[in-house]
Amino acid sequence: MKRVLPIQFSMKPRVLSGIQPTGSLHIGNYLGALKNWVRMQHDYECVFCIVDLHAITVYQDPAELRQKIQQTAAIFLAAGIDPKISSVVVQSTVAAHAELCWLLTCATPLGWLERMTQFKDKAAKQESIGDGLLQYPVLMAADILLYKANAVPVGDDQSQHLELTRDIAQSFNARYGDTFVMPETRLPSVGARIMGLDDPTKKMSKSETGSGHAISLLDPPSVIRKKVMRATTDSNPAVDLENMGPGVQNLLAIHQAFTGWSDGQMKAHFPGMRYGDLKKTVAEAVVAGLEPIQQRYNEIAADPTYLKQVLRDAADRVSPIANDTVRTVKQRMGIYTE
Ligand code: AQP
Repeated sequence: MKRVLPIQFSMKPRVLSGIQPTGSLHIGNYLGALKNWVRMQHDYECVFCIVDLHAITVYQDPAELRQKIQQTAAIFLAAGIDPKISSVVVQSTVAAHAELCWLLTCATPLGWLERMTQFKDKAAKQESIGDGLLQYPVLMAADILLYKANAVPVGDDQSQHLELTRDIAQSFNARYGDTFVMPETRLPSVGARIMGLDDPTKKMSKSETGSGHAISLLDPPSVIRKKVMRATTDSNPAVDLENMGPGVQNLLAIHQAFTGWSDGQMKAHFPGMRYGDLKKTVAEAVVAGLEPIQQRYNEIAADPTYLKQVLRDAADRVSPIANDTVRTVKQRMGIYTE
């Protein structure tokens, strides 16, 4: 079979980011991460991961997880990630991710991990938690540092983990000598934190189960319209930019992120608009934004051999870089590398 692309890594600055295959990707994942990735792939050498090792930090049904890994990879491509210029990698297929995670775990103070708000939030929701949940940000640091990524495009919820990555890299460099590049956090200007439609005080999340909470990237137009029409607003009848609740702010942010309208266009269009019309306008912007993604997704999903080849080629392409970093780290730490 014809290989998808054996591109060489160049001297461009590098980007690393990932999404967990823990459910259906939603518009928060798209606006906070994926959309930005698509734009950045032309200026950076990009590695985009389906982070299945992160996903298992909380229990996943094995059959469902297998299916979600493929679905997530197909969505990356459908959203516009071009496998000819970017590497789409399933994290577990490059063993160096787990190996570097262990090496960094041994160099990370426990107190740093116990302070992470995502750990505290997720731990509070589980009856019992595995050690992996605490190590989640160390694995994320390993993903990033493995490829010496210069920039990491994420939503706002991951900012604290990025700071921790820099702390880990800095303390490793101080103890063992210059090894890791300091990665920068890249947040989108609009859409860095999309909130749940049913409860705009909570971030939109894959693992929230309420049917009116998130808009999945694969929701049909009728479902999107229904979800937006039911979104929580506030007690005002119409948009007042000086006095609006988080639900209305969220709807406006979703509209602006999908349409790319400037602040000026938003200010000219929305004040005084009744909430029913606001919701219709937002729903149509989401439907129009997702339509081409859904079309491409259906084409990609119909050809699993192509997808498999894309993932295999990407793993082959990035493995030498990852293995090289692990070897250097082992040498610095005094681990046997002969
Ligand atoms: N609501 C959001 N708004 C903006 N960006 C978001 N991201 C997630 N939710 C929002 C960004 O999407 C990327 C991938 O996230 P992830 O799958 O690795 O984990 P997460 O941040 O924990 O996302 P979810 O959807 O909430 O998943 P679950 O429920 O499984 O924990 C990240 O860049 C994230 O910032």
